[in-house]
Amino acid sequence: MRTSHNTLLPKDQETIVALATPQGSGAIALVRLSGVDVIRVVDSIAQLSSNKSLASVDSHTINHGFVVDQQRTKLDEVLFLLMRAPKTFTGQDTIEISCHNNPFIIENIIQAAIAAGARHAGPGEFTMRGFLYGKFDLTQAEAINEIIHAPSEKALQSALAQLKGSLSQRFTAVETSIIELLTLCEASFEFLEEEQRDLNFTTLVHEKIQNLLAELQDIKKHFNAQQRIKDGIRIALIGSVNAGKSSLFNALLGKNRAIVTSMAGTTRDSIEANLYKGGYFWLLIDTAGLRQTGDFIEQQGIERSYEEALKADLVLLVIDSSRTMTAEEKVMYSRIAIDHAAKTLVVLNKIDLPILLKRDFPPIAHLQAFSVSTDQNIGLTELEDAIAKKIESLFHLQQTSFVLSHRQFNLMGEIEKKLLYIESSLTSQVHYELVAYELKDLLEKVCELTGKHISEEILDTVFTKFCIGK
Ligand SMILES: Nc1nc2c(ncn2[C@@H]2O[C@H](COP(=O)(O)OP(=O)(O)OP(=O)(O)O)[C@@H](O)[C@H]2O)c(=O)[nH]1
Ligand SMILES: [Mg+2]
Repeated sequence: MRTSHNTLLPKDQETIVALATPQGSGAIALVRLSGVDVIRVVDSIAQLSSNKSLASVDSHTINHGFVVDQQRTKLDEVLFLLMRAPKTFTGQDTIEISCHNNPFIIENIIQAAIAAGARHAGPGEFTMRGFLYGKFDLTQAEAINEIIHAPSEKALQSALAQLKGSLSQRFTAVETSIIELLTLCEASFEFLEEEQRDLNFTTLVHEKIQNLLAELQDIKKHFNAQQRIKDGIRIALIGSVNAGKSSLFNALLGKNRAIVTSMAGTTRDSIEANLYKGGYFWLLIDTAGLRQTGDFIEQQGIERSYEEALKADLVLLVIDSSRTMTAEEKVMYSRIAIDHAAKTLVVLNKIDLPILLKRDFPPIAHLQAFSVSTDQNIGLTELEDAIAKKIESLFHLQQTSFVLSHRQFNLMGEIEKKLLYIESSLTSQVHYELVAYELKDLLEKVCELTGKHISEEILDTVFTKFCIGK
């Protein structure tokens, strides 16, 4: 057994190997290797048809041949894609081996590479190297992970834009502003007259901090919208008992997920289901019908319905159009209509029956309404289109060209707190050294956003979210 050359190298230069394509059926699999010594490692398990060594072929060329083990037994007929640094994803020499997609072949190739001195790559280790070699910053590295795991087209668009560096640019702008503040602080301290400097300094710093806070707020306000785009836009079906909420829920889903009966109070607790429409995930929530009840369990369900309305991005207020409204219903509908006017669509259900409903009382009359029959499949396409339009109008403005991770979001919260603290310390007597000290500390936090100064611990938590082979 050969001793691993890896033991002589720093960890981030060792040759690492992993399957880069998903396991499962498919014609071709890709085994990826990277490291400063990768060409030598792979040459010892490669037999090119050209009889050349990989060390002697040009960069970014595809070379036909075989992977062989230490006894020179052929393991598979493959293509070697050789890419020399620095034009590689990791910033190091990289070789990708396209082999036949058979788990035994893949394992044999990986084992041969390990016997020749490589080691298994950890999660996200290829990407971590790209980051360490300055191929991209941390926000872009995180975007790569978002791209791989994007659950919907809209989430993918954001992640792709982020890869181009849109978020880094905004963080860099924040960083520049703080450096300006720091410069200002030090200049005030060293060059300006005492009376003059306190006044100018305080006004300027105050102004700059306000701008910075506004910028951070602006970046952060998209976080919730982005989470929704990723996790599903909450659409709550709310209304009186027996109005047909569960029927509509099933009709929109295209399957009988919720129980429908003619008994009022059938749905006791909220039910959720996902649906993919127009590039977004819709998270439909069927709720317990609203009514006064002495039944404790039903009452709990009703309270939950109001909570769902509050949490929802969109409320479908389902009303039975085949009967008149009771005084109690008027009160309940008004509550929904007033509290959630901007996000509520009224659905007048059961229009296959004679219409007895009068909808002329103010809060409801002002809302956009759609007449449907879930039983007879009337008006449902129009309703779906209206929901899609409403989502687009609620979310497209918030659609940004980046995705904030929880790590970044939390870090931004800390930065805001620190800014507010600095601002509060700008009293009549300014202690410049203290402000400068705080600003330097702040700068370090901002650099953590893009990963310019980041501890190994944080790096590890960021990259272990990746899959092996990335
Ligand atoms: N004629 C007619 N009946 C409908 C329509 N939609 C629902 N129904 C009937 O209305 C009754 C109640 O429907 P559900 O979907 O269970 O109503 P719900 O709002 O979920 O009721 P709860 O869960 O009790 O709050 C059932 O008997 C349905 O078949 C419709 O468009 N037309
Ligand atoms: Mg129901």
